[in-house]
Amino acid sequence: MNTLPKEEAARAILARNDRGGYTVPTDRLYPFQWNWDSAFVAMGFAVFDVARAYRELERLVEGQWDDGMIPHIVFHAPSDTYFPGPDVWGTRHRVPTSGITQPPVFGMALRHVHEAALASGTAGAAERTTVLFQAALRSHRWWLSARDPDGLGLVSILHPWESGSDNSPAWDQALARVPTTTTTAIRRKDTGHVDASMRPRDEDYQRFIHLVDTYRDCGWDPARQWAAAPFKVADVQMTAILARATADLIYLAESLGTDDEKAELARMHARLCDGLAGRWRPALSRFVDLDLIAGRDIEEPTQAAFIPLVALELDAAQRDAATAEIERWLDGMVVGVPSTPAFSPAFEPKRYWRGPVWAVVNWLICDGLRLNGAEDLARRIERTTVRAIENAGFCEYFDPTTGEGLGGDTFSWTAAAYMVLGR
Ligand code: 9YW
Repeated sequence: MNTLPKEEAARAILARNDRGGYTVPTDRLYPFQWNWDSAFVAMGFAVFDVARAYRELERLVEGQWDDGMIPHIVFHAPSDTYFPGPDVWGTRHRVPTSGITQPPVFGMALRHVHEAALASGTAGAAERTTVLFQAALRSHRWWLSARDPDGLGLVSILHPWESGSDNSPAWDQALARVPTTTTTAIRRKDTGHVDASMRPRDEDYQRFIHLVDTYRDCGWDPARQWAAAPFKVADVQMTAILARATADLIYLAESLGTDDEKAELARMHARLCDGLAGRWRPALSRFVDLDLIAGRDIEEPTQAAFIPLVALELDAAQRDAATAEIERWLDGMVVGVPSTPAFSPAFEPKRYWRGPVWAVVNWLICDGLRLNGAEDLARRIERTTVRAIENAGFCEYFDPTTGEGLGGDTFSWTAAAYMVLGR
């Protein structure tokens, strides 16, 4: 296996962010275990240490709720460098956790780690995968019952933090309807670590915390939250990741699951793929979210538009249109794919999810492009991503117009992405 120029440095970041079987996204700014970060990190570990990759997923599952939800943060050990901490969430799980979730990359990661275990002859793989498969299945059941109660074939987010793309322009209109009043006192810590101009605005945080207050008042009960939610978006990025993870669980179920589990997963998969396929907009050459409260499409262009490629086989016309649209977003950029394209009025090349490039987003987009036969474009995006990391370091995200590294540095998922995309 070839070694990348900065492979040792990437491994050193994972070692440095290891807190005992789980990995923090980066020191101080994010001092706990984050859900989708850990799934990507597990795939990074699988390159050189499969046992540790399993451990990452096992530690995340320590935070799984009895109803099946895998929370977005597991607070394994105290830290006062992040807001909002466990006291604000007020959940009552055995291990303190947040009360919302994040994109379920877990199932994708589990298949990836399982295959790496088989390829390397790692002992105990079938047993470890089986336990984690059951956890993933429970979480997928939660997704469909808690977040698609009306059977749309699309799962919804009730908080922008759930999407993983906190201040995306996609949420602007829906979030504007959320009041800025909070019962919790807001004590931001993030702007003490990273320049405020690269972070969400104070008003965003007020609305984020208003939502946390609202759902805490619902006792974190899924049905009560669904009824009370002032923010409810059926998200194509989330649905696509769930559909793809479901396909990966179907693959694992072939050797590790029962016939009933296989049939259940196949039904879930068909429902999600149908829902997702209905979100393609030929006039825009991309997929769009649905604001369930306004009953309207969300047409703001963001990276989420192309994530459905990880789950769907597009027909030739759709594929050509989607790849041409991605090319348009890359035009004039040093590194792509921008989280918001430069032609959008909302584009801010340094502000978090409003323009910057995220290595893990490219990971998903390239995976989807490959599944849809667009190998050349996938390789081009991967190469520029790897080059940006080699030039700027393992930063949280990158300015697409300059390649400058931004946000937190020494980021775990950027290190994992480097090792996987560079191969
Ligand atoms: C927050 C850890 C997380 C990521 C999210 C990203 C950011 C901020 O950092 O969230 O306070 O949760 O938006 O995708 O998982 O890297």
